[in-house]
Amino acid sequence: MTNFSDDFMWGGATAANQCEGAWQEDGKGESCADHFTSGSLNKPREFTLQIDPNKRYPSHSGIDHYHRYEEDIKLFSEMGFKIYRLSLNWTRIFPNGDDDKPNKQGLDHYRKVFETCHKYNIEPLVTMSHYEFPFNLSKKWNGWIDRRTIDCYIKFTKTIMNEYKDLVKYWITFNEINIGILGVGDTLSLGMMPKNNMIDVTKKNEDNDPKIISQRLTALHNQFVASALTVIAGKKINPDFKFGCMIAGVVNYPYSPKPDDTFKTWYLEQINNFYCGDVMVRGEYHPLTDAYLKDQKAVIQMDPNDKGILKEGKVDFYSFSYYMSTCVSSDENLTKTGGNMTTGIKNPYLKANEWGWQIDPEGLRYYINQVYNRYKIPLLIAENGIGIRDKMIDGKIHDKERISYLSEHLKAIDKAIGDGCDVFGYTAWGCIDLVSASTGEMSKRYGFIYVDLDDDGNGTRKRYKKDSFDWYKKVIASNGNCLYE
Ligand code: BGP
Repeated sequence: MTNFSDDFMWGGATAANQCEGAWQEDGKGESCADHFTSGSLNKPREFTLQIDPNKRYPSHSGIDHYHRYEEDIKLFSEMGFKIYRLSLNWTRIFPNGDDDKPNKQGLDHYRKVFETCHKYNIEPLVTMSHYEFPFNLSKKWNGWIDRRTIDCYIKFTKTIMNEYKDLVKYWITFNEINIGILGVGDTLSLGMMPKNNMIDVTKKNEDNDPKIISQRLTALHNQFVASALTVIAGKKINPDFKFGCMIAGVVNYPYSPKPDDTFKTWYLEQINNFYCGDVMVRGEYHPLTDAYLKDQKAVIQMDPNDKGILKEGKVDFYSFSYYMSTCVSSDENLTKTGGNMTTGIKNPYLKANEWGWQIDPEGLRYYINQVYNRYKIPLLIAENGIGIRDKMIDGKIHDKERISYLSEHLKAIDKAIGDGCDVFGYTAWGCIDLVSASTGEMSKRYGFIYVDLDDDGNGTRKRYKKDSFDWYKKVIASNGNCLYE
């Protein structure tokens, strides 16, 4: 018998900007994501101020989930999903971010999506902001740096919470909020206008200018306040609502037993993971914050009331993404490898996928234990999976590598629950193939469902079940027991 509870929430996750398409349909406005071109492992995505007709912007058509959501949700239900994590495209509801009234067509669309989820007995879990920041607010006042963005966000979140109070119970206020501090999310996550067009979202913005760091940390602080105000308002709208933070789970190991490497690893862990987690779960800044700010010569602009707001608007559950791990060393010359919004030192004991993301199920058990012991609130793994270049042969996709990756990670979760951690759900990332956030490719696939579409936008967008589709169906039906057969 596994340690998964009988009501464990098995499911999958997507993000609007990576799957919906229909970027200008039914009154939708432009989001920052709509200005990112497609790229590849060796070619960073570009952010263009004007849409260039000679370039490809993969969010514009996505995988057409906007029109095919019913077919997709039906397939999810066939696998036995109990939960579907999806994001709402802010600019479908408030096209410019600061409009007086919401766009009714946008509201109607998501109502139909949620009703479809319930028709198939699937609980929707809504990410309120997953890189769908209104482009207008970036142009107007540089995104989250300006406190007026807090008001716009609250208006958006209150609108959707009121509108869907009987259809949605689980909410995540911001996707991977800590990428703001990792220095890779300035445009994607914080809506800050880039200095130039080229943005490599896989590489840290090494800009050490204290002014930029102060802006970034202030923008992040404004997101914390916006999240807390949303939680406070939401509990009044429906006391049964459950709110979660969402952290990009960065797992690092010291490369060597040198004390320096251990301290550096510990320090990065505090800043990369716990800085944001502490504010959202404990309602207060991490004890290292003052020293960190001094070190960076940075200042956060705060309002005197913010402290109280953060304390009051704490989240109910902790959710996170986990894909890979890397090492940390004081030796600058060691070989680096890629990863989810980060780069790190290559671990000689781990294999990696084509994009350099190192496969480490044990790291997931380690991370779950670490955060559960720090926060002692229920956990949800909001993203996990492996990007693979799947091949369709005679209508079949034999994705053995994905099945093996997911099996090992699910066993790691099972063990962590056995260690005493409270994990209530798992939503596999990109449960249907979608556009990659870091490279904009279609060929970096995560799904149980294959979408016939290539990196240049060619293909029928027809859906096909991969081998992992039947495998995941069995996992859910057996509550994980088949993992050990
Ligand atoms: C996370 C994002 C997702 C998703 C995932 C996989 O950082 O929250 O949006 O895309 O990573 O990354 P990628 O698509 O770059 O392979």
